[in-house]
Amino acid sequence: MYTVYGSVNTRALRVLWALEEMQQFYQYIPCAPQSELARSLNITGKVPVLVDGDAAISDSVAIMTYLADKHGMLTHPAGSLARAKQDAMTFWLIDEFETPLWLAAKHSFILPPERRVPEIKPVLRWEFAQAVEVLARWLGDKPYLTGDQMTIVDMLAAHCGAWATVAKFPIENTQLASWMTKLRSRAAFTRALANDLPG
Ligand SMILES: N[C@@H](CCC(=O)N[C@@H](CS)C(=O)NCC(=O)O)C(=O)O
Repeated sequence: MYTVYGSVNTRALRVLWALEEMQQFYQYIPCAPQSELARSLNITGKVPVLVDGDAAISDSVAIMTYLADKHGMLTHPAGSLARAKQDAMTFWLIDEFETPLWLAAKHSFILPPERRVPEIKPVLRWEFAQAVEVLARWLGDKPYLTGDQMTIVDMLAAHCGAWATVAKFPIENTQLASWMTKLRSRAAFTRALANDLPG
C-alpha cells in the first residue's frame, strides 16, 4: 500500500492522478509543505512524498517515473529509444514549462516578502508563452506527446496547464489548451482531485 503526502493544490496531484490511472490502492495524508510532518519525510520539507514500505520517495516526477516503471504503465520501457525521447520531453517540461510557473509562485507568495521581485513576472509570462508554442509543435496532430500512447509526460504537461490557469498564465494555443482540458476530464483525474473534498 502506498501513502501519498501532500495536497491536491500541490504537485502531489500528479502522483494521485498517476495512482488513480494505474488503479493502485493508496492512502492519502494531507500534508502542508514545510510542515513538521513534511520535514520528517523529506529533508527539503517539500511535498509530495510517496511512502512505499519503509522508503520515502520525494519529487513528483521521480515518483511518477518509479510508479510507471514498477507497474509497467504510462511509460515507454526504460532503456528504449522511445523512453529516451519521453525523458527528454519530461526534462524540457520541467526546465521550460514548469519553471516560469514555479518562479511566478515564488515571487508571489513563497519567498519572504522582502526577497520577491514582482518585476520578473512579465518576463516569466513571455517565457511561458514561448514554451507553449514549442509544446504545441511537439504535440502536433498526435494524440499524445510521444505518439499514440498516453504517458506520464502528458500528465505532467496537463497538470502544468491547470497550474497555469490558476496562475493566470494564458495558454493561447487553443488546440493545446483543449488537449490539456481533455486529459484533465479523465475519470482518474477527477478521482485524484476528490481526495481533498470534505467527507
Ligand atoms: N521538483 C519537486 C518540487 C516540489 C515542490 O517544490 N513542492 C512544493 C509544493 S507544490 C513545495 O513543497 N514547496 C515548499 C517549498 O519549496 O519550500 C517536485 O516535483 O516534487
